[in-house]
Amino acid sequence: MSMNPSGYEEMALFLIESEVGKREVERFTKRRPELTVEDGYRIQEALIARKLEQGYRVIGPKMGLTSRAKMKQMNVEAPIYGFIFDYMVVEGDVLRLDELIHPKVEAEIAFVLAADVQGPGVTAAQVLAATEYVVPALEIIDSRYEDFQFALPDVVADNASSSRVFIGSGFRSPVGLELDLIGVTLSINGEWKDAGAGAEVLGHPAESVAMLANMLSRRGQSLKAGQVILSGGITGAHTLKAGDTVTAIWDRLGTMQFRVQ
Ligand code: 0L1
Ligand code: MG
Repeated sequence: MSMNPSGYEEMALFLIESEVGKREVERFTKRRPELTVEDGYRIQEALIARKLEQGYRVIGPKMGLTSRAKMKQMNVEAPIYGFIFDYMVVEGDVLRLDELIHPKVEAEIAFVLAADVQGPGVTAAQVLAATEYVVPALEIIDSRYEDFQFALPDVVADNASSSRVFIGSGFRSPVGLELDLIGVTLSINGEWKDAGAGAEVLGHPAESVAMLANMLSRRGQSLKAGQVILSGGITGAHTLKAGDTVTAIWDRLGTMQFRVQ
């Protein structure tokens, strides 16, 4: 479909209003099934531009839909990306439910690069060579769409459901760490919910970051030194409710915990 730029802008504003007003909205593809993934990225770009105009800062891009299970569920063959902003990083150990719509948590490994990485043709080995630190993270995704239901163009437009993130304190050099074998368990209120290893993320989290660099290059963008880059969910995404305590125990990367209130 070919839409004029003000159409993308209008849809981006609709999503921003949903986020700010904490009100779920009807997914675009319900009324406009002709929307493409390309349209989704054009809407996302308008949304990012508007947030930058509002004074927010991107802390880094993220990969989404990186696990085979999620790709199968969405009937897609490729992951998607979005951007994490400064206001999304939670300081402390409390997630405020009154700021969100219907959040879910997933465990991820984040990368901090020492040097810019520019695609195309980036490999996982190049990503690892450019990585200063890896750090565990708990991403909070919060689709702006009713019942967390969407098609691929919708979720791309919605900045890949980006909402909040807890960044752990276990910053480690990736040298000597087999990131594909690093495991994590996720519990809520002491009850085991999920577990996985880095290999859940496209075989190796660095593969995911390499793919991200290559996807961004198609739109003239690159990964930047110092950004915090979320490589994709190792665990599934789990719904949160008030009073929950979430605990992630990582192999070699420490323990993370937060409360929902
Ligand atoms: O970070 C993610 O994997 C989320 C991607 C969007 C799909 C979803 O909201 O489940
Ligand atoms: Mg994620």
